[in-house]
Amino acid sequence: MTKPLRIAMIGYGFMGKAHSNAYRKLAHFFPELEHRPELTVLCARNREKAEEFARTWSYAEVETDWRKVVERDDIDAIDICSPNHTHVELAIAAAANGKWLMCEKPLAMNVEEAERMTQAVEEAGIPNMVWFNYRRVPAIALARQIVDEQRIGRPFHYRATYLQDWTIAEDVPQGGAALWRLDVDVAGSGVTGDLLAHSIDTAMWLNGPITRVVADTETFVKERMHQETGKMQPVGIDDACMFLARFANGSMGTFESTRYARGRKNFNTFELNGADGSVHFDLEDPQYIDFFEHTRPATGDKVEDHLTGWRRIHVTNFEHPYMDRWWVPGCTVGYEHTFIHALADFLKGVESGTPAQPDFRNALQTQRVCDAVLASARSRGWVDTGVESTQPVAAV
Ligand code: SOE
Repeated sequence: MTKPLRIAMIGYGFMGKAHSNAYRKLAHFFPELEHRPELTVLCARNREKAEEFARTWSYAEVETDWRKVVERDDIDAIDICSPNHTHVELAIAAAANGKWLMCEKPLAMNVEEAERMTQAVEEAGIPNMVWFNYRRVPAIALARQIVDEQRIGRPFHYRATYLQDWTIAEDVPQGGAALWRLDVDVAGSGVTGDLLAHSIDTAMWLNGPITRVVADTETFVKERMHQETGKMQPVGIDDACMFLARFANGSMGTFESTRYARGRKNFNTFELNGADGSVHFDLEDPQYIDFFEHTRPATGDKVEDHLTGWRRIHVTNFEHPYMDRWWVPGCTVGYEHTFIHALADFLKGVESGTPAQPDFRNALQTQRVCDAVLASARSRGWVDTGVESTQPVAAV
């Protein structure tokens, strides 16, 4: 028996496309799921653009007022793909109307908003998730499996970078349409909320809670023309951010993110080093996970020899995470599949009664780290994150 899941999507940008594609593909590749997404309403302020998007993705209707959408009886779930400053009000209203919630990252502009959103979904008892899609890259999910299998041993170091280069030109305006990520009043922060939130989510998923941080940020271009006012205005976002972190498990972390790394388009990497092994991932080479295994001697004999080295695993076999859903071994999947996996895990969680992660409460922990990073950059000192160490970071 299948059930329709009638979706209203708020927003139609880059993420609107990625999510719409996931709704369209889900049933073909995860046919065992009971819920069948139906693209019922596309909601955005600009009717003309919304209609164009709705036609392309076959949404049944277009609406320009999100308040009407969250109150409709023929909608089961709201997908928030609109800019960050809209998340809080939308999510709280949708929860009050009993709608399921799927929200783009970062969950909110700050911890205070994220707490209110978490409280709203928990009080309403509705299924909720945040689209931290990189957990659903098969190679990253395999890294998690390697950690769970205790192949890393005692963790010592975690190292993450997330680099892009699309804001280097001084004449890139801020604000409006695709450029709201540069407007602090709309985005909340710069690379910290946009890129490091991904790195932090992956890091805490693989290596547990981050307890304290010390950070520095820079805004290289101090003024940009604002598209909505046509005037030069101060830039309030962090263009670059670096921070040191301590994890609850005793390991040390370094995180670096910028939109000023010429040549780096979406360079998202991490490495985890432990006593028994290491894993390394690079999103520009997303089919691979690199694994170094320091084999323990049974007899006290030598541990490493002339053939010891890093292993490059092509994550395309049926036994790799998610890969039994796709093609034959050796054939690859890409960025868009991570959203299909996230959606499938979310629905599987609802149907099995074991909610998938990250839900709002889990994403609130990432928000805590982001806020602590920004606070540390202001105060120039270590800041405790207040991340709940009981949070089940391990749950998939
Ligand atoms: C920023 O350029 C961005 O689009 C992020 O907002 C996304 O979350 C990331 O996946 C790709 O880069």
